[in-house]
Amino acid sequence: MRAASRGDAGRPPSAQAVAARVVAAFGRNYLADTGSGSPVACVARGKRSEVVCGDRVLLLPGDPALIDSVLPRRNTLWRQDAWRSKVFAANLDLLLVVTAAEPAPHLDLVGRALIAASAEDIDAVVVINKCELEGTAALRSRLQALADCGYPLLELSARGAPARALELLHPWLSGRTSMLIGASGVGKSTLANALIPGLQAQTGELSTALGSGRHTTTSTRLWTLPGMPEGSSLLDSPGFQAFGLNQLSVTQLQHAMPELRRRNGRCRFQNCTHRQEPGCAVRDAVQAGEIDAERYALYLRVLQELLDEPRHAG
Ligand SMILES: Nc1nc2c(ncn2[C@@H]2O[C@H](COP(=O)(O)OP(=O)(O)OP(=O)(O)O)[C@@H](O)[C@H]2O)c(=O)[nH]1
Ligand SMILES: [Mg+2]
Ligand SMILES: [Zn+2]
Repeated sequence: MRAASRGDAGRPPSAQAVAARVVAAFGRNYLADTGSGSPVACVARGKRSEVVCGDRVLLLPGDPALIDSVLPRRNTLWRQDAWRSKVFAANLDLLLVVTAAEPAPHLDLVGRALIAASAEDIDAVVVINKCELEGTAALRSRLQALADCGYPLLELSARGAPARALELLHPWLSGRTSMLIGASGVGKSTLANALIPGLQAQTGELSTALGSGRHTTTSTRLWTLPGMPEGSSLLDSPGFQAFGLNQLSVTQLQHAMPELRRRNGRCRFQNCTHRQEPGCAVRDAVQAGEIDAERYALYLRVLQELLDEPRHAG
């Protein structure tokens, strides 16, 4: 497998070690795909587990098998707030940030997921699911600022037109490891089911009383996409309600937002935080309507959070 031939684990693998990719994580218990049939159960060394879905690992045989080492990650999708940090997955090529007119969309979360992807050089698109719903036109116009930044907006209906959804997403998913992320109830698992015949991932009816989604998916899972080139896989993940970005430095944050990155170096002060400083090209652009006011407000919120709670070591 690709992971074994990379030879970058720092030391030669022991003779019986087998390369595998982690496809599910439950506490310290994992499932890993060795490329030969069904995934094998395995456990990690040590108490504090650092293994996540998408990790490439070397396994020592056993029942359960032992994760001998985790190969260096290409990237890590993670979040960090004042209380904790959480790694969603590793080694991703594409993030599909899913949203829908119902339940009421949280564009703040969409924007934050896009920042996290960009900070790790993960390609990202925005998926507007449930496109047959009346509220879709309004949602589309609220998301226009993201399209203006260069993020593709893909509209589909996972439940209403699954074949069309597959056709639309095929070129994006082909040959890549892609991850579905978004608030609970937007239809990530429904979409995974549409893309992977026979999957039958659990999906949840919206709890209409609250008008909010119900958390149906409880852990991240990586599935191989059938009928696509080798290496095409899809991760489904549980809905999230918060997305701290305190792991970023101010510079990383500014680089992870395309409309700010584009204006890098144009402010009077080199270390401008784009708040109160005179001669700020970003504030000028906001005032001129060239940068979306909502996006600028998101920048200010994230900036304030990471200045209040700078990243912890490790
Ligand atoms: N109208 C409409 N409903 C949809 C569509 N896709 C999914 N749904 C419904 O939305 C609800 C939530 O779908 P899920 O796929 O469970 O959502 P999820 O994003 O996986 O939610 P979590 O696992 O909680 O994060 C279910 O009732 C689905 O039937 C769609 O295209 N149109
Ligand atoms: Mg789900
Ligand atoms: Zn500035």
